[in-house]
Amino acid sequence: MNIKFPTFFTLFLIATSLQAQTEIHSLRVVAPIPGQDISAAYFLLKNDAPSSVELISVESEHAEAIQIHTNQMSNGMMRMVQLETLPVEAGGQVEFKRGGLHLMVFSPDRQALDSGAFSMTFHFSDGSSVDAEATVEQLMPESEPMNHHHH
Ligand SMILES: [Cu+2]
Repeated sequence: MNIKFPTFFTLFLIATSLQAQTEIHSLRVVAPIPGQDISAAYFLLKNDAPSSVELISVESEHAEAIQIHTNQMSNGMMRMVQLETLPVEAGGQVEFKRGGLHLMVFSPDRQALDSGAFSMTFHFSDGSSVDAEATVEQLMPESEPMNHHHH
């Protein structure tokens, strides 16, 4: 039996190296406040591959469209800017979080939000894609100050 083990181990290593090495962690989508039809999603993107990769699109059957956005300061005002792609260096990670990089989710499906089962697919420049299940965050309006007008 011992003699078979190295063979098995080699095959296992090859199979692993063929898999996508991009990971999505802590994906969460914020339920829109009442009267709004647009929302944001946040996550941690890790690239464990030995080369850089670009996030080129995100889609969901539960949303009309999803865009990659970032916030930029311009004339003392915070403005959202859409990014076509987002590069992640080899071995690097990028955090999408409140006040910075975020996914803009257009017309999220209420039923999916209420059921807590909101899935997304992330597409990368190397042709790989990653499916991820988002948790749904319900926002308390008073816990979210409108801090978009710093000076
Ligand atoms: Cu945005």
